Amino acid sequence: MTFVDRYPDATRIVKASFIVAFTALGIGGFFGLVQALHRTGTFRGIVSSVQYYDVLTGHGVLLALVFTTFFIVGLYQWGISRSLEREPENMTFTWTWFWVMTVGTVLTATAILGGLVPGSGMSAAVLYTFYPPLQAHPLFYIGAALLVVGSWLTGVDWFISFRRWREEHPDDSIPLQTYMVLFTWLMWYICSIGVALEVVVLLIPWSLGFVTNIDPLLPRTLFWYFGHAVVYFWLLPAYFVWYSILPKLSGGRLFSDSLTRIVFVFFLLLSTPIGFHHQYADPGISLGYKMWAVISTLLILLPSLMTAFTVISSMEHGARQRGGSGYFAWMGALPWNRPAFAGCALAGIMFAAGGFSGMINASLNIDMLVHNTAWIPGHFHLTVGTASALTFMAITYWILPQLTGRTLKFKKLALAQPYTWFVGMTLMSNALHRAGLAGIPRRTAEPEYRSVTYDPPFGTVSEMQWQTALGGTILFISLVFFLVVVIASWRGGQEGPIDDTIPEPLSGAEHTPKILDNMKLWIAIAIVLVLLAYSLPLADMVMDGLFSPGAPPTPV
Ligand code: HEM
Ligand SMILES: [Cu+2]
Repeated sequence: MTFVDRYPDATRIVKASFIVAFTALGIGGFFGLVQALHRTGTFRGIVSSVQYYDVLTGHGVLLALVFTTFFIVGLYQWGISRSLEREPENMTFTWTWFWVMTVGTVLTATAILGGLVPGSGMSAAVLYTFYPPLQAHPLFYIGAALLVVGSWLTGVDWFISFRRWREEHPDDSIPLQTYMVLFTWLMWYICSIGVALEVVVLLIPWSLGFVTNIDPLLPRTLFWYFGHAVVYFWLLPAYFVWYSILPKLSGGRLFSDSLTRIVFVFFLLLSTPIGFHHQYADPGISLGYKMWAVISTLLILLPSLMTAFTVISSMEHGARQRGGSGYFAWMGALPWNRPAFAGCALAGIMFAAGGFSGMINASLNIDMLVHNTAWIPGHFHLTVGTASALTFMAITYWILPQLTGRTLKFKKLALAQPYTWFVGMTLMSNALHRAGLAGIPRRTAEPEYRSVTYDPPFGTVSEMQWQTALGGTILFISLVFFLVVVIASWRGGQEGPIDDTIPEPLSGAEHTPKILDNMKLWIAIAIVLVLLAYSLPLADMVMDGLFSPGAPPTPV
C-alpha cells in the first residue's frame, strides 16, 4: 500500500499539477538555453534580438511562476493528504482550483508566445516582474490574476481539510508537514494580496485602455511587496523537503520538530515587510525605509542559518547511522549514489553560495555595484533556479513511484541528472556573477561587448561568455535527463517495493511548545509588521491619486 492506493483522488490532482509543472519546465528550460547562447553571441540563429525579450519573459514566467507554483501545489497536496491521512474533502472544489490556475496559465502563456508569432497582434514582453511602464496584452494580466486566485482556493481546500482533521483530533499538535504547508500559505495570502491589487486595480484597466495614466512607483511597490515574499514561497517547499524527507533519505531522522516550526514562524513574520530591498535604487522611497529593509533582510538570514544547522545535523545523524564517523569523514557515508538524496544535498550546497551573494544584494551600498547586472541572475539561479528547482526535481524521484505504484526507470540517468545540473550551474552562475562585477547588464540581448569595454576584476569577458554558454547547455542537457526519467517512469516502471515511510524526529512534537501552533497569534503579528513597513509609504503613493505619476518621497 503506497500513496496511490491510499489516496487515489489526491494522487490524480498531484499528478495533474506535476504535468503542468514539468511542461512549463521543459519549455522554460529551452528558452534558458536560447538566452545563454544568444546573449553571449555563441549562437543567434533561433530568435531575433527583438524576440529575445519575449523569450526572456517566457523563461521567467514559465519557470519562476508556473513551474514553481504547480510543483508546489502538487507537493503540498501530497504532504497534506499523507500527514492528515485524508483525501481532499470535495473533489469538485479541488479540480476547480486546479483548472482556474491552469486556464490562467494558458492565457498568460498565449499572450507571451503570441509575441513570437508575427501577426498574432499579441505581445507580453514585460518580463516576469511585469510592472509598468512596460505593458502587456490584457490576457497576460487576466491569466496572472487567475493563477493567483486559483492558488488562494488551493489554500482554502487545505484549510478545510485541516479543520476537519482538527475536529477529530482536538488536542494533537498539527502534523509537521501540514504545519509547513499551512504556514507557507498564510504567508502567501499576506503577500499575494499586493500583486493581486496591482494587477486587478491598476494593470488590467490600464492594459484595456480604461485609464491612460499610470503611477510608476505604486505598481512597482505593490509588486515588490509580493516580490520578495514570493522567493520564500519558492523556498519553503524546498525546506519542507529538506526538513521532512531529506533526513530520512540520509539514513536518519529530523533533528528537531520545534526548530522546524520556529523557522516557519520566522518566515511568516519577516518575508513580506522586507520587500523594499528590491527598491534600493528607486527614487520616491525614503532612505529610512530602505535602511529598515536592510536590517530586517539581514534578520531573515537567521531562520536560514537555523535551517542549515538543523538539516546538516540531521544528515550527520543519518550518516552516523550508516556507519560514518570522524569530524568530516561522515559525509562520505551519505548515500551520494541515490538521485533523490544527491539532488537535495547538492541543491543545499548551492543554496549556501546563493546566500552569500544574497547578503551582498541585501546591503544597500554594495548592492549599487551589482544592481541590474548579470550578477542578479547569477544569484537567483543558485536560489530559485537550484535550491528550489533541483530539490523539486530530486524529490520527484522519490515521490513519483508513490504516485504511480511503480519503481523509477533509468536510475543511472536519474543519478547523473543532479550532478550535471551542479556542474552546469557552477559554470553559468559563476560566470554571470563575475560578469556582473565587470558591469555587464542583465536582461539584454545585446550586452554590446564589442563597443563597450568592460573591465573585469579578473578573467576576461570572452571566457565568461563561453562559460555561460557551456553552463547553460549542460543545464539544458540535465533537464532533458530529468524529463526522460519522469516520462519513462510515469507509465513504464516495474511493480516493486516502494519506499514511502518517514520516521519521527529525534526531538518530536511532544517537546514542542504549544504556542508554535497558535496560528492566530502569528498571523496577527505578521500583519502588524506588514503595516509598520508599508502603511505610510503606500498611503503617500495613493494620496496623490491612484493613477497619477509622481508621489513625493515620505519624510522620516
Ligand atoms: C536550463 C536551465 C537554465 C538556463 C540555461 C537559464 C539561463 C538563464 C539566463 C542566461 C538568464 C539571463 C538572461 C538575461 O538577463 O538576459 C536567465 C534569467 C532568468 N532565469 Fe534562468 N536558466 C535556467 C533555469 C532556470 C530556472 C530553473 C529558473 C527558476 C525556477 C530560472 C529563472 C530565471 C529567471 C526568473 C530569470 C530572469 C528573467 C528576467 O530577467 O526577467 N532559470 N536564465
Ligand atoms: Cu528579496
